[in-house]
Amino acid sequence: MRYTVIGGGVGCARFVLGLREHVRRAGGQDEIDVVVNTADDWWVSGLRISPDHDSLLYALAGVNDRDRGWGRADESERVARELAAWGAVPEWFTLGDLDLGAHIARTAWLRDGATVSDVYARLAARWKLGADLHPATDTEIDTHVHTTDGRRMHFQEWWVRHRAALPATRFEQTGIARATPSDGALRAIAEADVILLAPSNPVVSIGPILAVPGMRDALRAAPAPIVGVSGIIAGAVVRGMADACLAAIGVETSADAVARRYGARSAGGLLDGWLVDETDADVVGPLSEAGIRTRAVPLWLRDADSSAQVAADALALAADA
Ligand code: GDP
Ligand code: FO1
Ligand code: CA
Repeated sequence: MRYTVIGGGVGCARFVLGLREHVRRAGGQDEIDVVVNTADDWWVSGLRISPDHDSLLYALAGVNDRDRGWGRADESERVARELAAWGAVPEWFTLGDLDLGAHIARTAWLRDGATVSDVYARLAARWKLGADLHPATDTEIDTHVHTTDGRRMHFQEWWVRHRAALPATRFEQTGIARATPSDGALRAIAEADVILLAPSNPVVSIGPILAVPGMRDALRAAPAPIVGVSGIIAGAVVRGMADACLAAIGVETSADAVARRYGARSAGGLLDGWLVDETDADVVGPLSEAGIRTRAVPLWLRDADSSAQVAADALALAADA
């Protein structure tokens, strides 16, 4: 079987680790592809940073900082202090010494003409990830945030410097109109037996992927069932600030509202199935009536066992859908 996950950074990484564990326990014959959000990416001090990709890469390689969810374990920050002292990188953004290795390698390859897909392949070659990562698009589509006081800033400044506390009116992916899905993404979607929307931030992680022209059509045309996993449990995001993003676009922070935003595939949307946490069991009926086959199961991706179980539950729902 071939499973294709659509997702962003930390939440997607936790879910993919669970799916990989499920696959390993089932004998390891199944393949995993991940279509990764590139809209968090940022040029800083001449380096190309790719947070969602790197969160997935480091987590699957087992070298990630598990507490922060981004960057490398056993990190040091000698160069970061110099970069801050030179004013080359804002003091609110830390590039660890090990992390810089990836940014320097990626930037060098891009300067030599490599595509983002080429860069993904070269970085992945170092470790056995158990999954193939594909950028949603090879075109730069960095998210810029428009705030209610009229400012426009890169997503990283809004997310890291301002902790998403500046009320936003719009999330704009610059250049999106001329973007096309990457070949790897289209192949992973077309050839999948099951397509899974990770419990990622629906607005700034999944949203930019779906906004790539042709991506929604590719997903809706795919033979595979599409099952999403809610990143919201009992009306709250499990971590991070997706609620600030949802509020900005006028969507309630609930498992129900996010499912309806993705829409029922039978009604022109994307979802055949939707997994919610047991505490949200009350939305199962209404969403099922709206054409989205919904199940309530434990959705906390705490460790290998619980994450593998969430993956198994998503695949079981796909089999029913
Ligand atoms: P980011 O790009 O690094 O912010 O990561 P993602 O967008 O991929 O995922 C962030 C989302 O994952 C957050 O909105 C969380 O609600 C969700 N999330 C994180 N941990 C869990 C978990 O244990 N269970 C579920 N269901 N969602 C989670
Ligand atoms: N997040 C922070 O809160 N503070 C940082 O200094 C920071 C640095 C950083 C460097 C490289 C990288 O790949 C990610 C980094 N992040 C940092 C996380 C990142 O800003 C966000 O987690 C993602 O963009 C959200 O999807
Ligand atoms: Ca992200």
